[in-house]
Amino acid sequence: MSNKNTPGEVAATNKDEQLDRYRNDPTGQPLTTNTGLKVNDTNNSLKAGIRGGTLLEDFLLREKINHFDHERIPERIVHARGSAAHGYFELYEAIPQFTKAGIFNDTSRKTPLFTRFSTVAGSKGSTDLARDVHGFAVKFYTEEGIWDLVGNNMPIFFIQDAMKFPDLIHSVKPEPDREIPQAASAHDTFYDFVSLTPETLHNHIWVMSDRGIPRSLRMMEGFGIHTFRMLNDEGVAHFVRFHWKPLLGVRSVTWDEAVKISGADSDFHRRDLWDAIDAGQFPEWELGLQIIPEEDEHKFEFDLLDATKLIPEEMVPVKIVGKMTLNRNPDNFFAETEQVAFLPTNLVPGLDFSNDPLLQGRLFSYRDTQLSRLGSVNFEQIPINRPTNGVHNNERDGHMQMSIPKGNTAYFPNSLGGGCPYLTSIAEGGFESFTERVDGNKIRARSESFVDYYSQPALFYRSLTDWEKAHTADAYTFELGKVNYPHIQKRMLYLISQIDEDLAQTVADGLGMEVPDRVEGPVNQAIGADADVEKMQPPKKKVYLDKSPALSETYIKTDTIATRQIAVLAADGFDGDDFGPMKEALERENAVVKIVAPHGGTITCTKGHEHKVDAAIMTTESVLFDAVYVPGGKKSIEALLKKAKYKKFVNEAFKHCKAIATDGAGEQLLDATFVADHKDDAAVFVDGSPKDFIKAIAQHRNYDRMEVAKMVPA
Ligand code: HDD
Repeated sequence: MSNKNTPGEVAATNKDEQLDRYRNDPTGQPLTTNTGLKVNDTNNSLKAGIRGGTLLEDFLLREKINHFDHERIPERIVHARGSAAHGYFELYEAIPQFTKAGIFNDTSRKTPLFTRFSTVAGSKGSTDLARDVHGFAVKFYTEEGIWDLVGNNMPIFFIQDAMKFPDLIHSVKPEPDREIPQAASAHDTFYDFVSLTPETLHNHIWVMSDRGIPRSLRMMEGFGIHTFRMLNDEGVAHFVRFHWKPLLGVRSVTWDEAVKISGADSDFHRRDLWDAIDAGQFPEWELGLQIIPEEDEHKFEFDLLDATKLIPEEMVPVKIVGKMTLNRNPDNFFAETEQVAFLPTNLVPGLDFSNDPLLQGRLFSYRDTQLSRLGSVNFEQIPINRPTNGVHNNERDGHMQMSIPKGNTAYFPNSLGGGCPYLTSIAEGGFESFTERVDGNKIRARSESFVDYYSQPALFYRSLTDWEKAHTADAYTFELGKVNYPHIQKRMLYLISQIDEDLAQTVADGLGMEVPDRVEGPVNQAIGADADVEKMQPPKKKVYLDKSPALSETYIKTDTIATRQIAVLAADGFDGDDFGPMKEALERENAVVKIVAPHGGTITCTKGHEHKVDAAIMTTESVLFDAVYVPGGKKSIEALLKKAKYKKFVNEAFKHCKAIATDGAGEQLLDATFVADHKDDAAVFVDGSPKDFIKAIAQHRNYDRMEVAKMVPA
């Protein structure tokens, strides 16, 4: 790679190497002020007399407090709650026929990247387990500059035009009078908006499904959502949609768990991501592309420019082209995860936008928001935001300019500066916008090709398994049950009935209401006062595909139990002969085995070995684990039976359809719980083999137990 940069803007072939220039390690260093003055007392202010007033002269006090007073920046207006990690992208196969982008042409490259996951509605300190869309933003530091793919864990969005974004977000955020509720969509204003804006229904049903409450950030799909363009060397364009497929599969928790995890560990997802990477269990996603030739643009029953529509994989297959691995946690949350700035406008040659009106609005919003969040047009100089290739232009000065641009020309063209920085031709790698012929009136309106709001939510619902459908119906019932206005609930029931009548009936039963067969007033108020409201009413759903199996969580198959958390319920005197082989078998598969004992410190097994306790029972909860194992040992079981929380622990694991195994006397604990009458369950193992237990954990949950599980009083 060329390195024609001025000192201070030196190109880094490697993002880590570049970040290293900015790392500040205090190990073995004296405490200094920001001007490098060594400090001998940072505990006491300078006073007029030992018990006297503090002096204005005390610059040490003033620097310390002054910095502290300004330590916060505005949180992101959306996606404030997030966690991130460093990693890299590797290409499996070059695709020059579609794009000239270097990242898609050179299989020997390991492109560094930084990925941030987030929830949308909650504040920076809100719970990870809110039911929400999850952000999935990837910053690739490519050799040709930064490319940001700023997506979500769902393949569609709530609205079709960026003009509606502030309305959508204002409706879902805490209500402006009382600032309630935090990180929750289950409230009046959100459903007021959704019920008047049926284009939201598709994304909404995804959020109501288990996709809204992932088990782990490592177990979510990611989507670029919009149709983008790829351009090859000859300037030929293809439409493309981007997909991230997690190698750990797509897995979720149940709503009951989500609610309880929020109390037990509101950092559950953040901790999980950090711990997995820390343990060397690097999460991986394959990148897939749905590629559509330009000439096929109008071949579909929906508009490719409509971000509320997905392209079923059965209609356009997802071509897997590479893999992302996240292998390093950030050094500092604020410097990296908080200050990282994603912009959908960050593109590289070989990629371009489409006219999707949602995407077009985003192209303005992100740069704008960074200015209020990070405070200066120089935010791209913050280490995490710097490209790894050099930056040279005539954009000078501004708050916190970190470079020292040389020379007396800050304009183009110039001859005094030798014409530098110079322009690059397209042939040599200069950015090229796709040349598109555009005809038509300048018009503020919505295309009729966007007016189909029920077909795809219906396709999604039809494609779910029975347990996914049941969870989705429960979610609608819960959320609408929190709405205080019957007219809003009725409008929602009517709209849901247009997706699926049985679903609407189940939700109506839960609410104690009837499904209305019509709804008062136009429900499509997002189209403008002068629009022909009758003409723009959504038509009945169409069925162009019976089912899309790829829309179910069960689609990506995986048999790994790596990083799954297994609770071992044990006390002094537990059977070491049971525990040893089980622990070994689980750890061989890279599961995380944790002893949950009546107290902290250590416990001793029948073999006389001391074992470190990972969590005292009062400090943890069943919902934080994926499976439960109870080894035998008479004394141990007697101790467990004395603490009611162990019974609750097992009951909850059963309620949440998790795998449970016992050996020897461990069965007595089951006998004291709801599980006593359900020991024949396919994921309950009494004196079974570790192999079968492992298989059941890999299945994530035994949802065949769902109906029985509802009876558990936990
Ligand atoms: Fe957005 C942040 C994803 C539509 C305006 N958005 C943000 C983040 C993600 C998305 C993942 C967090 C990035 C990070 O981790 O820092 N947004 C999406 C997706 C959309 C979308 C997938 C539709 C397909 N967004 C969207 C629209 C607008 C915005 C239509 C405005 C017109 N989004 C923003 C923003 C944020 C943002 C206000 C807040 C913080 C930031 O940009 O950097 O500009």
